[in-house]
Amino acid sequence: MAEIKKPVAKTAAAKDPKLADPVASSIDVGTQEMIARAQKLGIDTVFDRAVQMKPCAIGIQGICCKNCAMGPCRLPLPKGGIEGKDTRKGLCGATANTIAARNFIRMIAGGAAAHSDHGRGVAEVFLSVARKETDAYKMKDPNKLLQIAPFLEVAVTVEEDGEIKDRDIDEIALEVAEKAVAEWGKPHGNLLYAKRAPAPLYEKWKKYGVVPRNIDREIVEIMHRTHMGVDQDYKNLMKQGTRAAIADGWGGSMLATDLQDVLFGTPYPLQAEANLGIMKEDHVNIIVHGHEPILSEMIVATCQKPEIIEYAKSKGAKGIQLGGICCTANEIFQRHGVPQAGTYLQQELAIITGACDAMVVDIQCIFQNVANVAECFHTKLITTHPIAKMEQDSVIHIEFDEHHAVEDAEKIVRIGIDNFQNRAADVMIPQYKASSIGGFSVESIQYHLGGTFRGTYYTLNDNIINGRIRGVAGVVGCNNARTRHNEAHIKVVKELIKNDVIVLTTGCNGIACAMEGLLTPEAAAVHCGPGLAEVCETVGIPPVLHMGSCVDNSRLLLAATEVVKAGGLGKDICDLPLAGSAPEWMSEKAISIGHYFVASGVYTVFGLHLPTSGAPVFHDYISKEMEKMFGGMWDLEADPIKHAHLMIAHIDKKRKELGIDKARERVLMDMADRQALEG
Ligand code: SF4
Ligand code: MSK
Repeated sequence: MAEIKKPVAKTAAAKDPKLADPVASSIDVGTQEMIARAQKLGIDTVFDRAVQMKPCAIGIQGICCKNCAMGPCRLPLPKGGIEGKDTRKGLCGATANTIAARNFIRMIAGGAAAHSDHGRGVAEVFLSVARKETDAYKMKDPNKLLQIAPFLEVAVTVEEDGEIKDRDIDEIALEVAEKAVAEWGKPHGNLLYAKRAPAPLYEKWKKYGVVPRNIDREIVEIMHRTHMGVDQDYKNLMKQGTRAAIADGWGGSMLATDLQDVLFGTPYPLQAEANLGIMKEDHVNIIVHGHEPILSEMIVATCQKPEIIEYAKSKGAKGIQLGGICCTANEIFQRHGVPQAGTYLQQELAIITGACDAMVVDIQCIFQNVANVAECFHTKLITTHPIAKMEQDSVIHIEFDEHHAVEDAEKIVRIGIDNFQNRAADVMIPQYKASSIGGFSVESIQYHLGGTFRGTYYTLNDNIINGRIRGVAGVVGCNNARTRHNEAHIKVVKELIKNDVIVLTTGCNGIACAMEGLLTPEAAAVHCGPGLAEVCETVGIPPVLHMGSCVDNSRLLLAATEVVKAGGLGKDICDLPLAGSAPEWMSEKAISIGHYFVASGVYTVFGLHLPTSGAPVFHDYISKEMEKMFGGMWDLEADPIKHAHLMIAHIDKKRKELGIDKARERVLMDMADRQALEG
């Protein structure tokens, strides 16, 4: 595990107000070193740009409307707040509530579209595989196929001659693929996966009219309703926002996760390392960045081929070092133990090392500026997706297609290998990395924390009921250059585990935790309260369970559903001692995730700010009123320690409602009782 050393000395930033202070920009020493190196080389990074450009004070509050050419209409809150009636309005008369709600649900539409289009891409590849149009991919987890088939109303058995027989697996795969693809645009019925939610939650969705019809329709309807002069009631706008967010979490994202698991394998715990220090000076370094494992799976397989490794050696390298950034990192970490090179805010820095021979990107969270940084080095930047190109001439575009996936992947990897010889002598890889264990799918948690027959979440529930585990937190989401890189992520997570709250993580929070060494069983003894430490030590798991990428937040929904099913903690997700958090969020996807957590009954706290502060009535609606409807609510707290304690207070409130608060007091206050329980 990397030892945190004294931060690097301040650089040019100390003298130049246009440059970021590396130490103030990140808690990670390797990141600080790379920011300083970039500044020394005269290359700007997101950290410097965040110093140079301040956010718009009105936009940040969610009360700027540019939905028609009579605007933009800006509705700042009067100094001293609103007294009496809120008379603010745009040229058309749109109120602050209408504008904030329209902006908010357009963010949901953006996020849901990104996740769901990713899911559609996977479903289409899955269909090609099921039709046997490509042999580049195989279905690695047929058991998962059988497990998800009934949720898509696909029978796994058939009655023949009065006997129940297993159906042909290829037939099931084809039907699952066709049903899955149809979920995006079917003309009738409702989203099939919505019924995977606990029955009381599904009933609430029915009662409030938010059961999604199909995934695309809910997103399109947001764009229609938020067009100038359509829906002008913030409650009705949020109704559609809720329906689209559910279509993301329980639809597009969940289908992406499930179909990826069938194709590429359901994750089980694997060990790796994380941070820029995973790059190797004497190896060809290929960094994959983005989201869809369709591409990265093939790159992983290609880099393992003996003839490709030999080819790298023929060019003078000792081998190939593959590393991931953002959710691609999470995907290949959880299924192959490929190391994570860094989070969202480290994408430019991987190139600043001078050791990145190729950066291969697909979709989402990719800075256009990586092309400019790559131009300052020998790095080849390769875009691969037809919907995600860059205007810079230096960028190579190789369109990746499942029908010739093997050839495309090999072509891409060979570009990286050929480029190894073009490296300049001045390579600087920060020597910081930490060990980590990831791959905690719903199924593998069931195995580790299951009952005697490993069929349920019984042991987890039992430990929550007896108080060793105080509750469960889902801590997820991005980095944001408006706040110190990884600081809030790590402070929130450490405060939670210190207070016996087990953390489920995805996205860039998962990478931040990996970099900090929190994804190891050993972290339990160092950072956890006594109850959680005891459980982690007994079962041999980390206190922070890495559950994957952004679309894998759907695993958190299903894990919560499994906890409900295992019994003893209420009948619905909103009854559980559970809270959600995104301490450093930045993307529209985070808003969609946040809202499907809320609509699924989860108390959800965001860091930084929310684009609702300029419309207090609307903000109250998505917090207090939503809680009355779905049992979950939005909250905001920028201070990471207070943020964690809001979550803990909610967990304690739920423990009290469940009547298990006393159990925890006994457990923590009476050591003899605990020893007796152990016996
Ligand atoms: Fe202004 Fe209304 Fe046009 Fe929005 S829709 S820009 S509030 S006139
Ligand atoms: S990659 S959406 S920065 S978590 Fe999924 Fe990280 Fe946020 Fe992108």
